[in-house]
Amino acid sequence: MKGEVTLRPHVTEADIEAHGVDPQLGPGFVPVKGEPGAQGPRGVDLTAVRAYGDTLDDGQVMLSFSLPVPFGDEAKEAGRQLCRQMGLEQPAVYHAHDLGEGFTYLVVYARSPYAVDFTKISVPKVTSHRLDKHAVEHLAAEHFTRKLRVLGACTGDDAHTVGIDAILNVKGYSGEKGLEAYKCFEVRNMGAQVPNEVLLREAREFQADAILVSQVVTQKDCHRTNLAALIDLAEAENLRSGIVFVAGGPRLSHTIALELGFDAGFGPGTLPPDVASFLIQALVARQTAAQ
Ligand code: B12
Repeated sequence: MKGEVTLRPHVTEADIEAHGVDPQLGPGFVPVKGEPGAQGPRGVDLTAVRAYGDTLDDGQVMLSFSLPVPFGDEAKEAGRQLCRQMGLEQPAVYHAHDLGEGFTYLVVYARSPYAVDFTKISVPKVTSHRLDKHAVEHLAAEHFTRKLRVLGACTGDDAHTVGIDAILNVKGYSGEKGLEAYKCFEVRNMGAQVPNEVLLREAREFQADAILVSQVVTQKDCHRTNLAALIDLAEAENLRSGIVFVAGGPRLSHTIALELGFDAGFGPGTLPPDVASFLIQALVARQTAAQ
């Protein structure tokens, strides 16, 4: 176990003996005690965290990108120069590939001199408690005498329905049944490429309690544009305040969803109970606030 990672000089073998090995952090790492954030490998200054490759604080990063220039030594040099302009030091091209038609793909290793203060980082998170299906049903039965109507769609030009289906369809995802399997929800899944106007028309007709939107394609930030436009339209049609709006997709997060005017956002690896838990707690909170 000893010697598997490079430790800071002031972390001694005696420290490791004294603190033991933290199974969460892996062999050779010991927990940080009494330092801001109180997490991370011992010896890391959490106020100045740097990328690392071989040894802590070496600043090593790897990035890949394509250039619209023909494959060759000039393309590699162009890649190195771009990296220096990005503030990266000692750029080394580890891989270059001819993409054809005058394009080149590069993988570059370089050193970044920058650090972040991890102790000052705060990221908004969905605050609902994770409940299992039984607990969601129980909470719904305590507060509502009707089914809660959930409308889902993959909107705009986006045809990637696997994500929204994973959350909504009975079959569900990764062993967890989707919202259709919950007695407390009535689910309508409109499928792919639904225009915002059509989604809101359906929401009105369905008297939706919640709208779930999936956005997978992010080219030219179309997901942001499309999601923001939905909220604008909902506000213009006086539908925003009465409906819980949730966005999801592989490049979405709670932070981005809040920025775009949604109530919550879910990213990669989301399971149906995560969403069911949020929905039931949000709807109970709204009901309580209205009483
Ligand atoms: C399958 C697939 C397709 C299928 C889609 C079939 C279908 N019915 O969905 C087809 C072949 C049609 C397709 C087409 C295209 N695709 Co495609 N596709 C994929 C692929 C391989 C898998 C996507 C997937 O199913 N993931 C599995 C699901 C379960 O994961 P997920 O979507 O992330 O969903 C989870 C979470 O994000 C979250 N979630 C998702 N939505 C929601 C919604 C809510 C409300 C909530 C709460 C949670 C939630 O929960 C889910 C479960 O955890 C990805 C690459 C990849 N490996 O991811 C490319 C990918 C998404 N496709 C891509 C592209 C570019 C395209 C095309 C433009 C290609 C082309 N030039 O024609 C077209 C676009 C068509 C269109 N108009 O949208 C790019 C997108 C790049 C980008 N960032 O914009 C990707 C990333 C491939 C790549 N590396 O370039 N594609």
